[in-house]
Amino acid sequence: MTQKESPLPIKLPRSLVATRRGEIAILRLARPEKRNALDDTTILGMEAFFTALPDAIKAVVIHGAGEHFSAGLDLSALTEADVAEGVQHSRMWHRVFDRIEFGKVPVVAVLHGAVVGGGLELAAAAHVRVAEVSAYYALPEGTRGIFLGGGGTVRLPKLIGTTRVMELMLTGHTYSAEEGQALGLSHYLVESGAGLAKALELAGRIAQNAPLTNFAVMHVLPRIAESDPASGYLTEALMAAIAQGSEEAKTRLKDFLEKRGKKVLRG
Ligand code: 1HE
Repeated sequence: MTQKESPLPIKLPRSLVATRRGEIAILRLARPEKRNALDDTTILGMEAFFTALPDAIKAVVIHGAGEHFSAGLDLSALTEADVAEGVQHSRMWHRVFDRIEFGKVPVVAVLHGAVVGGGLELAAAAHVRVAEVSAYYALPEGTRGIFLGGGGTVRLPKLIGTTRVMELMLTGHTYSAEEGQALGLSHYLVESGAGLAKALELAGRIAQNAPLTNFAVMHVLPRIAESDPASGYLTEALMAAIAQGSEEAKTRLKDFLEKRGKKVLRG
């Protein structure tokens, strides 16, 4: 972590803080007094952040200030909403989380403390998840008389299967960080306080990849995975040809063959 952290000049609400370390942008949920509960201002601020990311940024790290990643939807926002407003509200979350998942650059989320409800839906929109041992996961929507509304019905079954999402919602079950790691909610499990450093290390590696490969991983791979196999193989062949035809790929392949490229390392 040699790069110094400096402010990233994107206009954001007080509940969000953006900084950068070289090619990596860091977005901090900064409403710890409300356990980083996500109100409309914060969700729209995330949209502003992901829309305004400078081209020089190659990866993003999201983390939460205080003891928790996020307590999910700000429940005080729901008490007055009617049905039509509820639909629009959920669609707004979809739009913003889509911008994260299918945005310009890969996103690494650092999870600690409560990662619940909409907080878990936000985590699921990231591409890589690093959990600290303090993390725990729940979907308290069932208890609250509401439902997932931030894309969780689509994204979470891909991570842990429909049956586990059903069970989490029906019983109010909480998974520990270790259980979440075993189930696939996180990719890495680290000690308390070590998540941000690990996420920055991973984001640094991601930032070294060819941008076209990162684009293909984020935008093409998940579409192929959901298409019929014949269309998938064809799209894969097209994407592979586009990627390997690029100047960047040619240079990187030559570098390896002439002993300048990185070797695959264990661990
Ligand atoms: C909140 C929220 C919130 C805390 N909306 N204000 N999410 C939930 O059902 C989780 C609700 N929160 C909790 O269960 C607990 O707050 C925590 C386990 C996350 C943390 O407990 P703790 O003891 O550290 O904090 P606290 O004392 O409960 O909360 C501190 C303050 O944050 C308090 O406000 P204060 O003014 O009394 O100080 C809480 O009211 C406030 N707070 N969580 C609003 N979520 C797109 S659909 C997604 C649907 C969902 O996300 S449903 C799940 C909602």
